[in-house]
Amino acid sequence: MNGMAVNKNSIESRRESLILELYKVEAVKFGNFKLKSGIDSPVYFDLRVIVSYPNLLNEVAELTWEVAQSAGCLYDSVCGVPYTALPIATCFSVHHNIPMLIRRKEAKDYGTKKMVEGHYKEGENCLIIEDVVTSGGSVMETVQTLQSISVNVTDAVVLLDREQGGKSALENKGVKLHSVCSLSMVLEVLESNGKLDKSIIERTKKFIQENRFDGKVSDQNVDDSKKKSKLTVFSHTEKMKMCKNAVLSSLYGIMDKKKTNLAISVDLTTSQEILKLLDAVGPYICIAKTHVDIISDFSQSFIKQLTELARKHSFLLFEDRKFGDIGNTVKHQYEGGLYQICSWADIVNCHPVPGDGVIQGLKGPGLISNRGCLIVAEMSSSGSLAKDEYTKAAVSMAERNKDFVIGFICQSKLTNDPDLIHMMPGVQMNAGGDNLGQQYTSPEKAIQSHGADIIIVGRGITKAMDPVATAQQYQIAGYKAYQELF
Ligand code: S5P
Repeated sequence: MNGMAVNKNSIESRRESLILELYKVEAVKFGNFKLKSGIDSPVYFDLRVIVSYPNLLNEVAELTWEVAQSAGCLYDSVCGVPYTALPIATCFSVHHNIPMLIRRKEAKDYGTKKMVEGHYKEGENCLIIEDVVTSGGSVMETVQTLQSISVNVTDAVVLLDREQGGKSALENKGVKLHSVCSLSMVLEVLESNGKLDKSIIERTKKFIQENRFDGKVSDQNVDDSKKKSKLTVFSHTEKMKMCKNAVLSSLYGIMDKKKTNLAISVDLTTSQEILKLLDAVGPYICIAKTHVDIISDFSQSFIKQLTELARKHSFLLFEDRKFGDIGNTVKHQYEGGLYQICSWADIVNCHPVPGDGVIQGLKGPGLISNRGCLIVAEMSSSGSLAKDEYTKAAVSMAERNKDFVIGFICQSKLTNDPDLIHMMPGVQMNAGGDNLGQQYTSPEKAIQSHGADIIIVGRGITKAMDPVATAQQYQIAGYKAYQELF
């Protein structure tokens, strides 16, 4: 365990230089910023930039260490909250020869076993390092992951406390928060050095007071997204405002207005059956998902009627084509042939297997027609190979192509990015599966435990005794599960 006295005065003057340096490299900015939560803030911290200034990064790590020492923290290891605090924790660890643990940030379905990298002993004490604390939610997530492997956390050191309630919230959970600087300190230093005028200072102070988190911190148990922080669960209306993609924004608008997160997978094989069912279930759905290549009497007249129904009931059309070839081939498959998918489907999907080329091929015609694409990042079928590194690569592919990619077909929450939606197939009220590998989860679990934004239901509705009443039941169950997240 570590513990040593440090000179307080030297910390204070170094703190002041640090604040000025952070301001200089624009790690601290003042103006009008839209936060992840959708709130407009007069101040913004982007501490990711410090990796471009090694001396600054080093000083941040050293001050973090000294704050931990002067607070008398006792610890056997150190763990940075991913991702911004990872380099800080690494410098801290290397310079002071303190073992480091890395908390992975993957989807919960990967299981807690693999959530922490590095060697540890049960019962050891780990010091958490974070860049910015607002409500304390992110620190608590890391604390809970460590606790789940029997590693204790009593203290956390943050570079910057926004003073919005995180400190007391964490204290209520048994974690003492120590900070290198606070937002008031930042304001004071910048004001006394003539960097900010009084009106910005006053506006920032007012903002902080009005946006406190009341000392509550979410219980971010990885297996129970019902208890998720309000910082990470956004409503459809909030997402509609936050997302930049027009298809996604109109989808969230429909979900909000019709109070539904139900996509019907209308896997029937004749035009008339499909049109008749969609006309009846139209009020309950936000998306109609098709496989047009299974329709025995496909025609352009069917597409005309389908698009009319979509307009009449206000739902989007999703052709579940799962493109999976090189860019040039998928471009032709998307635009041309019998189905001319791009001319009518608001949304299509693709497998990430070919690499970015598949997106590039679809994107050309897709963007001209204002379409969106989902990447199949995970599958509902048993023995699916779409997992682990494959899924991670699919998420990166989506992040690189957000002008066209609007989210995932998946089985777990893969990101908090409001520009990427999670649609989950393999949903039925009756758990189990079919005899061809399909596996089902209930609407409640899909939304509350797997993090789905949209549930995709096929035979649960189409094969029901009364498909229309059943569609309504799925709509109600899905929407109720969504409302319970708040
Ligand atoms: O992983 C997946 C991905 C998809 S798009 N698992 C799936 O089942 N799907 C599709 O969702 C599948 O092709 C089918 O159209 C629908 C599920 O149908 P259900 O009858 O099993 O609900």
